[in-house]
Amino acid sequence: MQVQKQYDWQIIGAGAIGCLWAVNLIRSGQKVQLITRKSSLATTITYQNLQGLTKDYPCSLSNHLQYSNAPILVCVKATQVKQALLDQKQQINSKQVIILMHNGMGTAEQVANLFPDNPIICATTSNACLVKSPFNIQQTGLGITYLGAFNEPAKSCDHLLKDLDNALGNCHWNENVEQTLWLKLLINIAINPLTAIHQIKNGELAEDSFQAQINTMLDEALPVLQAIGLLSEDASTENNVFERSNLLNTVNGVIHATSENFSSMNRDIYHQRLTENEFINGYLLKKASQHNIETPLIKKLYQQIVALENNLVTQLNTK
Ligand code: KPL
Repeated sequence: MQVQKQYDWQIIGAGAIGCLWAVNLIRSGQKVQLITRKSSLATTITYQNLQGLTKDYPCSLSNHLQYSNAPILVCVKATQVKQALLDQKQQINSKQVIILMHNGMGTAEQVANLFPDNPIICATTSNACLVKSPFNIQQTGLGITYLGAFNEPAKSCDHLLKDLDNALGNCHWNENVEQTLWLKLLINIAINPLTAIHQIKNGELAEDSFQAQINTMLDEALPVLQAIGLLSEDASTENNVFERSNLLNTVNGVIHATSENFSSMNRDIYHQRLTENEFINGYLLKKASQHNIETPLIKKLYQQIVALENNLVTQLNTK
């Protein structure tokens, strides 16, 4: 009988964030298996830390999950989450925790339909990392990670935080993760499409013409948040994250802190890849239409990104 090796963590997706967690969980003593469709003979991940030190970390790679109880950390893009988990459906047991960590919203609902009994956790991280080449990453910024339960079974899973916190630090369990995800969504709505359409760095959004559009987008988005019940009665108070001027400050804080960066959507358009538009602007548009709220600028930018993606498909089909 073949004895299967037990892993503490299984991570789907060998991009920047998947590799970053894999390496740091391994460094902190966890057994990790990285699940990827990339065909590779690699058995190590090369990691350059924030101090500039580079080291190789042995890591088990596979293209399928093992049937086990190890939590599954899903680090692929929102557009790939459903298919990535469908591909592994036979190997996932109904008690296994699924953690979703990506930009955008809407995947947790898809995953809950596929895996109705599994605990599902939504997570967001601002740790920054870039891929120099496959399985070769450089951490470029230290960030905060929030995790929280999407469904009832996940409410008792906060113990998982310990391993993640030991690995990368600054990890928090969030009783109201929906609010944190929406805040991140609004930041992405404000930054990503404009930087992708105009092919500019985040910092250029500090210019007046872009600031005017960002203000309009926030004005359009806030009634949607109000309609879905995210704006509490103290929405106008100083420490409410969705208070209008706090929100604008947060968006401009990110623009400033990442001024030299290209947003992920900017890079996707540049490299002619499918973007997360459907899970960023598209998600807000779905919620807006459920409540009959007009969001013309957010819709226009959504459509412009769709047009850019369609051009890409046409180009590929005519090659
Ligand atoms: O999440 C981002 C992204 O690039 O997708 C930030 C940097 C917050 C906005 O661009």
